[in-house]
Amino acid sequence: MADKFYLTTPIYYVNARPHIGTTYTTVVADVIARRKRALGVDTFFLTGTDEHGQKIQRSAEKAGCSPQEFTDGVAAQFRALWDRLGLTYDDFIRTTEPRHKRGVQKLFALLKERGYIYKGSYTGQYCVSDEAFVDVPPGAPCPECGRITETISEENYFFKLSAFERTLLEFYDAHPEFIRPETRRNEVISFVKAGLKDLSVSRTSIQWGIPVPGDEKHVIYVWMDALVNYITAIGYGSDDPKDIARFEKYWPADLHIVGKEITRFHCVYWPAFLMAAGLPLPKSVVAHGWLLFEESKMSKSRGNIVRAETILDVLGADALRYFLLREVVFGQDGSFSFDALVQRYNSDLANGYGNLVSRTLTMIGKYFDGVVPEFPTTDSLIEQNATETVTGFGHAFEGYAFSKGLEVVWDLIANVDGFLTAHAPWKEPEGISADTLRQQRAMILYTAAEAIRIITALIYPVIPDAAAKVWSQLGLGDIHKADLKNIAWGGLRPGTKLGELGPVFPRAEKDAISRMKEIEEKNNPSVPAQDETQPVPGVRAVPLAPKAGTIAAPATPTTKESRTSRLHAALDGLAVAIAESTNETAAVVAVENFVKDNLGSGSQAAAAPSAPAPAEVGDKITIDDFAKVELRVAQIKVAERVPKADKLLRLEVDLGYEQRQILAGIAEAYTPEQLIGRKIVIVANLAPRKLRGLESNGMLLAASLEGGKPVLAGFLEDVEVGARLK
Ligand code: ME8
Repeated sequence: MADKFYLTTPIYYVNARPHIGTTYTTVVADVIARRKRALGVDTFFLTGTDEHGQKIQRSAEKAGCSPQEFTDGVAAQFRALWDRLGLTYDDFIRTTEPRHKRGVQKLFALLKERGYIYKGSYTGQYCVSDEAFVDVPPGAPCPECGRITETISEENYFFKLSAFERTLLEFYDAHPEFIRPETRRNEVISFVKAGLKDLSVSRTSIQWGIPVPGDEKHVIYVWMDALVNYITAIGYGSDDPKDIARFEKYWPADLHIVGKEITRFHCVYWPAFLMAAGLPLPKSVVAHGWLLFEESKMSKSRGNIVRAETILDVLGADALRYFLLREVVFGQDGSFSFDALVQRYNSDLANGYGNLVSRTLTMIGKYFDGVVPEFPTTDSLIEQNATETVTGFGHAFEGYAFSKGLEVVWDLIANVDGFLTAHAPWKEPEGISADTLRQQRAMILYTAAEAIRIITALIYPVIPDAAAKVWSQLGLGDIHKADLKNIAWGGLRPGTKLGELGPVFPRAEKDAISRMKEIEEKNNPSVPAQDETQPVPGVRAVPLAPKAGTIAAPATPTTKESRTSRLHAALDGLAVAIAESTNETAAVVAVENFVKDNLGSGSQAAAAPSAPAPAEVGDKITIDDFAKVELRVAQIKVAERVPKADKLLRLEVDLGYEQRQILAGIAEAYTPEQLIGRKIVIVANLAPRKLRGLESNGMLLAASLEGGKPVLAGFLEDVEVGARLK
């Protein structure tokens, strides 16, 4: 086993407070870090905040404070939440810290010295939301997020990304484990194969960033600045021998955990920067899916966030941690709902693990005065099951299959529970001697308690607070100090005096769901907090335009039915514009524009009856409105029926640059066989939705005939897959 493990989360933008989407990545990292440490691996877990760039500069301006004041406030909120969640990060890096600035400047100077950074002039389209240059004509929307791009004409420094095309492809080929899962790896490879252009890595039109060494009117491109955090945090750029030693010990990183939308930055730009600097490359980048809420990606810009604090207040940190790891299949998108959370809590934690612990330890208290009994033998099936669980759980976790790993443990919990019920140690069968009864009870209760010890050691990284309680109830002391490497069967010593017993997971109160919803509503009132207006400690908040979700909220009592439906129609258009945003805040400006264009500015205007009505179905739209919808040619590669859904087909379509899944209600018009190979038109930038538990990424176009079956849109001439319809 490797003697060190360095893992990182993305550093989060500070233009809004954390939510359970950002919490998800950080909790997963914490679980991995805790498990590695439990296995005796020297682990370094890094997280932090990304504090420079145009977006943050604008957010601070809107909040009426300096960027530094603004970022200080939000970074403190992130840390406070991570601390409340008990996350065991070893360092929290902020890109505004001197240690980071020093390292970024050092790397920039090195790349320049090595001939990989040169000065050139550039005119191009910049997407502020994504903080990225994009290859579109002036005035066109960003292909990633649909936001209108800004024309930037500047003298810039460029990084010779084009020089790394072949080297990167060779690297991916030689290191299949570098990008996981496979779908992300394929996307990255296609992106690089399509050709890499040199990357502009400085800006002169903004000030909020790290100055280019020796040419201070330029600031370093925010993504170059941000990615370098992974090395500056562990000492890169410092002359202090302790920092140098730490860097040498931990670099290269073993694992960068990221959300799927930022894979390109981590798998193309970052390795290219490192190659140019002559530094080793990280061992792996693992991209997870999105946490969806109300069917779309939970994000501050969409206004559909749930705050972790709400769940902590009502059910505690372990409930949230367990839910995120168990309910979401790592790598895929997963939905969050309060109902599902409470259901998992009650069935798996309260009735499952908590109940098993309580009944077993209470009986040891009753029949053996709270002392683990001497046992003549243990149940061989449970013993075997426990041993297999240790292996199964280990394999699952090594492969990031957290949900599977927990499922295996909960199978064991169910088996032990069934074993107790079947043997009913509380019964006193007639004709059995007191000695035999005691022996039988000892066997049953020792078996159950030993299984609980093993279960607890395994799930400690996921639910550390509960595991610590159970460990101490088992009389084993402080789990945080325990050696959890060796948990072979039989480790629980007879004679161990149990600790003080008490409930581990009391059943959730009946009103838990409504309480959480109420707290959320109170904190995200009908005007959900706009990113930039989040109350940041020490920062003056200014009123801003309301968010889209607010305006259309049917619950607003003063809102008339007709007006609500009109707004809904307009919001659907907006949803398309912000759909598939690859960046947390990618849609903020879209929302602002929507408010400006359709409703005037300010929340009063939004509610005022005199506000211009947003486009109704049948109204004319502008070319810019149309340009927001990304229509593309796709080819159907896989088509199959969805079980128990008469109308639905599951399609896998090829867009040239990526393959994706779409669910379409055309099963009554087409058989799967008729569709394979067919070229169709899809809306490529539609927010993902879940239908029958399956994610649909886009929508195909078909003529909808009254009383008839849908007819797919297609072409008479042959067209290239991926071509855009304009
Ligand atoms: O992209 N579901 O920061 P960011 C799952 N600063 N994960 C989510 C999520 C959701 N709904 N929402 C956010 C940036 N995340 C850059 C990163 S790294 C050098 C720079 C998580 O604040 C997920 O990990 O937009 C995603 O990649 C990250 O937050 C984006 O955070």
